[in-house]
Amino acid sequence: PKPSEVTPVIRMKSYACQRRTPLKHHNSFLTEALEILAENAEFSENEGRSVAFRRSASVLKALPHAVRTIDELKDLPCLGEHSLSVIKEILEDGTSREVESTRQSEQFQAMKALTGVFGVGVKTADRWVREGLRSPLDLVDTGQKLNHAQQAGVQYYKDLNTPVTRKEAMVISVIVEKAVKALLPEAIITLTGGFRRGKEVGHDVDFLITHPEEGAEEKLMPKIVNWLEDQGLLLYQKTTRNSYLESKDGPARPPSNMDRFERCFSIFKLEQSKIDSNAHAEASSWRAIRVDLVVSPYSQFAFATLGWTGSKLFERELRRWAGQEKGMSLSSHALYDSKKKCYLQASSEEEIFTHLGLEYIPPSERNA
Ligand code: 8DG
Ligand code: MN
Ligand code: MN
Repeated sequence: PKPSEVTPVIRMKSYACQRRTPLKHHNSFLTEALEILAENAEFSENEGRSVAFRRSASVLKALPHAVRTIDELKDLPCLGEHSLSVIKEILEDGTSREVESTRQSEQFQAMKALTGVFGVGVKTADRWVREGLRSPLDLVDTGQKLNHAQQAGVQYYKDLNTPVTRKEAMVISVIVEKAVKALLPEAIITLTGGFRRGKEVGHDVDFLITHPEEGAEEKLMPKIVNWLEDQGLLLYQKTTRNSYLESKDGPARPPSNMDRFERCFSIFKLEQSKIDSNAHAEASSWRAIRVDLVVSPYSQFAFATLGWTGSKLFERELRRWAGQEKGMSLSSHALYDSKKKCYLQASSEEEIFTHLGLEYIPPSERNA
């Protein structure tokens, strides 16, 4: 055939951080199914299996068209036997028995409901499910001992499981800007997470805060929290030193600024009248919204921006690329070159991609 008649071969790179993954793609009917299986694997703490399903789904998200036959997938990376058989069944029958039975299963639904409570992880939810509990109401009815986060999680369950709109995220942004600027006028506030990637809704709103003068950001977080609390804007907050650091992701950053990086998990009280001016007087006039605040020193700002923009799989793949292909260790604080035995500085996300030998992928195409 003439070259113009040949079906273009799609050369898909195998790491998600080497690909452009838009928010809207052509294979949701397949990726949603694979992500149910990934979620179910997470519920049974089978990380390897979960990541395998997420990688498969991610490859389909990067395709420029809807998959119609299984043959179209034969040259694509990351598609394991199990994922392929699920995809094949959906293409042929419209649904996958495994996915549907997972979706319907009492175990899956209970885990979904209980891990949907803010402050409840897989381990705790699993213990409760084994004790016969199925929903947040069961936690209250059986008088389960709950920590402060979980108490707030149960109390605001409905609100926190109502997707946050972009409009609401913008109202929260204005509040956070106002709080931070009142305390440190030259501070820089960036919206990160899903909203930075262009999502229209999210489960929370994520912010990263820094200051161009290194050190000026120290002790800022407690001040922000106090300011917000004084205004009656917080329903819950827990400020921690960055615990991610102590995780097993390898050398994180120079130990000198070890305790400068702080984060705050919070629940904001958002006045609805600010959004819905037609709200009836008798209607609830506020709603609870999860907000994550992170403060980073300026020297780490690029790494923090990259690390907090997501998606989770994109981040995971960046770190895997750094480690496996480059002999480097990437975190939200720094990039360490294990061969040269030194940290590589960067003042922008672009520079980090360059250090990693990757083409720059903008946030809107990190929806892996
Ligand atoms: P969503 O809220 O709309 O559901 O999506 P998202 O914004 O992509 O998810 P997220 O759960 O809010 O996470 C945003 C980014 O933050 C994501 O890339 C992962 C990253 N992240 C955490 N926890 C931690 C942590 O402890 N340390 C670091 N460095 N990053 C983290 O979620
Ligand atoms: Mn988020
Ligand atoms: Mn978050």
